[in-house]
Amino acid sequence: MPYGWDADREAEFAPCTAKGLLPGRVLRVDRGQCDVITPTGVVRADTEFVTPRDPMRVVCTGDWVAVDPDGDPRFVRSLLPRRTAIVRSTSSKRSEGQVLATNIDHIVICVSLAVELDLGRIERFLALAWESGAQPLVVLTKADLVPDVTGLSYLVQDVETTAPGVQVLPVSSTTGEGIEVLRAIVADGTSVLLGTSGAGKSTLANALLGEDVMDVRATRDVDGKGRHTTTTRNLLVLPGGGVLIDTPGLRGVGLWDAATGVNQVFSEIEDLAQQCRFHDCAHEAEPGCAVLAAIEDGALPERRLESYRKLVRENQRIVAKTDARLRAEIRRDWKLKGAEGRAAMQAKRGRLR
Ligand SMILES: Nc1nc2c(ncn2[C@@H]2O[C@H](COP(=O)(O)OP(=O)(O)OP(=O)(O)O)[C@@H](O)[C@H]2O)c(=O)[nH]1
Ligand SMILES: [Mg+2]
Ligand SMILES: [Zn+2]
Repeated sequence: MPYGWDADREAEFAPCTAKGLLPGRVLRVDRGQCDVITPTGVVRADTEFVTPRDPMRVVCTGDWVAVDPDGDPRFVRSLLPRRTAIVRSTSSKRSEGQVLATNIDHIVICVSLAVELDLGRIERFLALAWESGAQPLVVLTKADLVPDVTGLSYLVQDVETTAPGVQVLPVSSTTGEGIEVLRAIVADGTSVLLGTSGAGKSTLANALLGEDVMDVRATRDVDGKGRHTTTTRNLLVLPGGGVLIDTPGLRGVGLWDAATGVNQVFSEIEDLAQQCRFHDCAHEAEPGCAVLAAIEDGALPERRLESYRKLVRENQRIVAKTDARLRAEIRRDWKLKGAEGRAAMQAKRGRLR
């Protein structure tokens, strides 16, 4: 299957094979049902299974699942472990996590150049992306609307300073600029397009597909608060290899237990903090503070520090509101990075001994 099935999946699925179930990847979910691509074709199945009331266990686009081929009604019988998961907090007061997409390798954050850059929003998307375990990349869409090359390079630089460790690529679905570079990146593994409504995600999906599969409509208002053209998350196979998920525009990107992601977005501040005189420096007025010194000499924009503080505080509030047991469970299941980190630590300790 061109969907990313591999030997590890095969092993994970073995108990399900024994039960006569079919493996498949979820192409889309709507109204409690999902389309699952299996070796025998697309199967429609009910999503409710195991613990249907747990929002984190709800079947999501990108999931690998087991379906019963002959069931009536057919339903998803098992969910294979998620290697990565993009989780945001819902706007509800209870602050639950909502899984946007799973088993993703590249997160393509789409930012429209038709409107003024909102660096704070990019940082939010990046925190969410890093936390998922996948590699983010920022695509600046509609580059054809920035006529002046110098102007464009400044915009790219602005985003680059906001996104350490992240590739920033201007693209245009109209002129084709940057599309080949992006196609090469997404040819490997599963990629998801994330961004606000009207950012040009579906237009980009069509450009990468080489045909008009996703609906595109002119946006009525520029800030994305209007109607959404894409309403479900759709998994598509790219002709040049790779799997792409187009998603509906996100209005808000509330963080959900994303401390690691936040630290990664602001890695240059974390690096500077290592050089502060005091171990527990709050970078407020302490003597020998390397972060404040960097702001003083212009190396670090003050906006970055403020944004960092804001996201750290917001994340702490969310964490305080959510169920610790649930978070621990998710850590155990999905936080691959954590597991790898622990393995590296153990290896290090082994070496020291
Ligand atoms: N000039 C220009 N316009 C573009 C480009 N890409 C997309 N657009 C326009 O932007 C509008 C929105 O594009 P969509 O692809 O529907 O945006 P989307 O991000 O999928 O929006 P939602 O599905 O609502 O989340 C459409 O009018 C597109 O024609 C581009 O590269 N250049
Ligand atoms: Mg769309
Ligand atoms: Zn400091």
